[in-house]
Amino acid sequence: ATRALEEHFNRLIEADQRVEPRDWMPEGYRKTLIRQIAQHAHSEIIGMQPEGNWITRAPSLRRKAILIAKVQDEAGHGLYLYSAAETLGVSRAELLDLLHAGKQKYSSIFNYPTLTWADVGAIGWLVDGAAITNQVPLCRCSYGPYARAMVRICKEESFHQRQGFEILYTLSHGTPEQKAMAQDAVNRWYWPSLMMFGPPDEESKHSAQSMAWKIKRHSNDELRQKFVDMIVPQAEALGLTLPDPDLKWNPERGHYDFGLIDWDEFYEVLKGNGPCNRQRMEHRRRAHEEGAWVREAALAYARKQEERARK
Ligand code: FAQ
Repeated sequence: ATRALEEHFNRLIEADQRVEPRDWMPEGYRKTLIRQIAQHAHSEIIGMQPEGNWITRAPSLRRKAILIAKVQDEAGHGLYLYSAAETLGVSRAELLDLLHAGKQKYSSIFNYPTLTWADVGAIGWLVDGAAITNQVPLCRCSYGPYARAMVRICKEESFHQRQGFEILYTLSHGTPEQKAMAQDAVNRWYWPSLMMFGPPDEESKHSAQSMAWKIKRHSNDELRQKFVDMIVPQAEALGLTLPDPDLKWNPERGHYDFGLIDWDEFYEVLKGNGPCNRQRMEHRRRAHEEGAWVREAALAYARKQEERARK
């Protein structure tokens, strides 16, 4: 019987159709999706911290309102993604426990500090830009609930990228000090944003299988190249430079060549040794503990409603 189910699954994938929660799926497929979606959800939630750091110090009421909305969107994306993961038979509470125990990852990018207001611009432009490049193809992921969640998330990320670009544009056309602040932020966020796409293809242990299952549609290096090609002209429009002397248009390839990424730094951050890893995790655990009373109250309320309905 399993053979027939497996054949049905393989045919769905081959025909570019969607796998839905009640469909039979190989255990490896389920595990891979739980890993990737959980990591994605955790990234959104931990990703609220670097920018949240600037909400009280935004330079105007308008900037503050926009930043609050953006950080709230990230919370929404996290909840959306935990719900998508729950369709695979895990609970949000379990996934959060795994994150807090250091057994599941979140994106390396959120372990860098936000030193000035310009960092909020650089995160919007580069980090959300990289996120969109990675996530637009995920709208065609073979797992239905994840693919559908991505559609709305990508629309919101596009707005986030525009707001980051606009912050940097304003700074870069302001005083020389403001322009220098924008350049400094871009210098610090550029390389870590390239690392968001994951290790080079030859070191990416999950890519081949995830691409065969059509969870991933492009390799890490393909998406990284796409991102570089997109942001070079945008940097020119901003009047800012990218901190890579080897960045150069290659007419034969029809792409920009770029310099070597410091993969030692990437693996150190993954091991927990980035500039802010400890701070991010401590803050996350504390927020979870301080929210315990909300979860208890919600549970007590739900139980009461259930009892009343039964009477
Ligand atoms: N950071 O074999 P691969 C956002 C791990 S955007 C940390 O290539 P895979 C929006 C990987 O998990 C950021 N770990 O893995 C936002 C694996 O370890 P494992 C979130 C990384 O899965 C913007 C190992 O390395 N986006 O949050 C990273 O095939 C602004 C080997 O790697 C997503 O999660 C990394 N950068 O490809 C929010 C997108 N890269 O799990 C706030 C969905 C790799 O075996 C503010 N995810 N690793 O222990 C994906 O597309 C994929 O999972 C990749 C990695 C491409 C990230």
